[in-house]
Amino acid sequence: MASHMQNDSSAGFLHGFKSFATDAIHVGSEPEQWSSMAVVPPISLSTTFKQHGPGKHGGFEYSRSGNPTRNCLERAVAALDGAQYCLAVASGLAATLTITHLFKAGDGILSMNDVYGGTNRYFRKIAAEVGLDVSFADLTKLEVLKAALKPNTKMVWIETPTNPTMRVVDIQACADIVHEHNKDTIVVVDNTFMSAYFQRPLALGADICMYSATKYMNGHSDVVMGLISVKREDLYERLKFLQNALGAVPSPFDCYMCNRGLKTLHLRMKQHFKNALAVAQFLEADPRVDKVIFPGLPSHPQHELTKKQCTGCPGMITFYIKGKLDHATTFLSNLKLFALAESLGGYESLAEHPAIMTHASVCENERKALGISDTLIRLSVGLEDEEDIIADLDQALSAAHPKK
Ligand code: P1T
Repeated sequence: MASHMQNDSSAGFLHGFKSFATDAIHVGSEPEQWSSMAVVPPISLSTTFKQHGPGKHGGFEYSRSGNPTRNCLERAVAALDGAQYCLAVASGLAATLTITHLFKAGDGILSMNDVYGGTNRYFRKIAAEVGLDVSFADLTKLEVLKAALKPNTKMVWIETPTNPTMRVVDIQACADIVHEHNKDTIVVVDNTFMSAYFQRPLALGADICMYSATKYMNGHSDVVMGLISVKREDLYERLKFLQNALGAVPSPFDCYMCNRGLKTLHLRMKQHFKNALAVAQFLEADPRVDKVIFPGLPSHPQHELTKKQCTGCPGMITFYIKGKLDHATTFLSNLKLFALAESLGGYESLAEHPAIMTHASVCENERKALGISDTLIRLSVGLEDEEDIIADLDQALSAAHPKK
């Protein structure tokens, strides 16, 4: 058990963002915006809004272009990201699609090589097919980034920490290099793993911060959604046009749910960090485990960078179980408290096998090069009691490695 170990999880990390909890609870939810003075924002299901005269409306016309419940959520997220604006869309991949529509055939997209399997699939099988010049590189190495930038590079896509191998990219250093190369090249950070509570990409020089809000931002595994935050008005106007013109918008009910989830983001993330650190320490000390990858551990190669650019770490842990594929599948099949399932970032603990599940769409050679092997297991450590989480991992490890 890890209780005897040092567990002051936030020690040495970037200071928390000022008034984060207050903003999460109040921004966008002001009762004065409603004639009813409702303290909790109502769910506006109406698809259309009455106009005083043709073209004379009260801020809303048609629910795809703007919706009061969506507006509450977007204002809250903008505050939490230190942004001026936020746009909510129907999924994380809808956010990726909407952002990529800023560009046209022939434009270059440079993406981090280790990204969520669906992002990899979208860039390779859809964006590249319609003529975007897509390339991938290890953006943890700044000299690799410099060499990979081309005259036509219009967007650099950073995911940090990466899914699933938890590589950490230096956002500020990358943004400086990209903007020196071309000030108009857009740096996007997929902030899904860290959430707004642990990382603020826009303050580190990124132009766009996006999320699969399906994960920590909503935090209850009951909404699929994407979020896009920006500071620049011109970028906001173009993305707002695309939000409406492409039409990948979330439902008012989902916006209500995600906004509700945000109210406890700060509490949830602190506990995810605490539980994950205890689990990472347990796994690191266990002889049935080959290697643990958790940016909150001093053994992570970019632990110092993580402390510099983040206020803490989420519940995401990747580890290599000793043995072969059989050991990994036996371990996963024997978990009781952890659900064997895709996705992450909810209050409940989840475990999965990236090579077979979330990253099956990444080609085998690429998976091999990235370290997404048969023995790699990804955990999303939830908010259950630390002892119960560790006991479950312990018994599943014993099932995979029975005492002779
Ligand atoms: O599932 P969706 O809301 O469309 O989000 C896609 C996405 C984007 N970015 C990151 C870093 C992600 O992890 C995801 C979705 N990921 C999973 C479903 C998963 O289990 O990894």
